[in-house]
Amino acid sequence: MFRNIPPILNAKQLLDQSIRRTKKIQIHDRDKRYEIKKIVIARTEAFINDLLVHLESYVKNFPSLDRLPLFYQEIIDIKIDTNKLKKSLGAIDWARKTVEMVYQTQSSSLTKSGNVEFLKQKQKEIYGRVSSIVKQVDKNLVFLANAQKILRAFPDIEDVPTVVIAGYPNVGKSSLIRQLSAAKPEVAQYPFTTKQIFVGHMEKKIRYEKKRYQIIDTPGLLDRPLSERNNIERQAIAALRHLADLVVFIFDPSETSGYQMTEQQLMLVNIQKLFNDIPFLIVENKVDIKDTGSANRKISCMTGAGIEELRKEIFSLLN
Ligand SMILES: Nc1nc2c(ncn2[C@@H]2O[C@H](COP(=O)(O)OP(=O)(O)O)[C@@H](O)[C@H]2O)c(=O)[nH]1
Ligand SMILES: [Mg+2]
Repeated sequence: MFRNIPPILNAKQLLDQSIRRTKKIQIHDRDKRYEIKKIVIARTEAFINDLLVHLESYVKNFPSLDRLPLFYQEIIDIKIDTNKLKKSLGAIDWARKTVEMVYQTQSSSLTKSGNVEFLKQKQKEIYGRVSSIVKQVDKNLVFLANAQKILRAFPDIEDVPTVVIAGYPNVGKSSLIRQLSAAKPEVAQYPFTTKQIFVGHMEKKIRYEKKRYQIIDTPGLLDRPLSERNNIERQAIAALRHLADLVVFIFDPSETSGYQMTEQQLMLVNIQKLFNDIPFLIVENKVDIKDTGSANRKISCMTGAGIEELRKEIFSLLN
């Protein structure tokens, strides 16, 4: 969703590029003096326009922060600093308006004069003033370019109903995501630390409309006791909370995962506290090895037992 932000240049790159483009402009007139005047005016105008178009596109094409899903707002705040980002966007918008104003007040003296020396002097003056305005926001342009680089690496998580999977390692989270997904789950680098995010998509046809759901596995985040998590990971979990419409917690009663049921139950209690406003669906996996006879839903990602029933229950809980 952040892939189509145009590349953001720093002040020098932007000014150089705009000047280079104006050099191509040629106009011919039998009256040499008139020709020079026309060229000076056309090049100055092109220079300003090119700058204005770019400065405007940087601000306009940047995703509107307040309208992004809360998940992204939160991770942007951690990774980039929302306040600084807003200030940079504001500064660049200021530069655009100021460049425009300077040109508006100066351009009439270009059109009025017939004196070649005066024209060239005036053009230099405009270039100088405009360049210094753009250079004033250089650090903001650099900040924005860096923010853009970070945003581009964000996982592409859709704004559709979302299931988050939790449970100890080796209980079958990855296996379940594969069972439930229409295609192979996509892997993206989690923007914090080195963690990855796995996103699988499910589709359901309701009359003629296809509805999309996504299922997310975050190894390293919702598969370890809370006490082992650092600050960034806690923030990452807070961001995940915005995303989750349902948590599927997986138990492995066979304990072949290496974790005893008492440990697994403790983790469930802790994660329920963390996601206290979100419904939970508790599932026991590996029923092919061990069936506890409890009231929880039972599945086997190995044999496929219970998977379709689980899928139906997920869809109904998400609607
Ligand atoms: N017998 C059995 N093994 C399973 C089942 N589901 C997963 N496994 C195995 O358990 C191991 C861990 O599964 P995985 O999906 O990677 O767990 P994750 O760490 O929670 O993502 C793998 O060797 C799987 O083949 C199941 O329903 N029955
Ligand atoms: Mg896994």
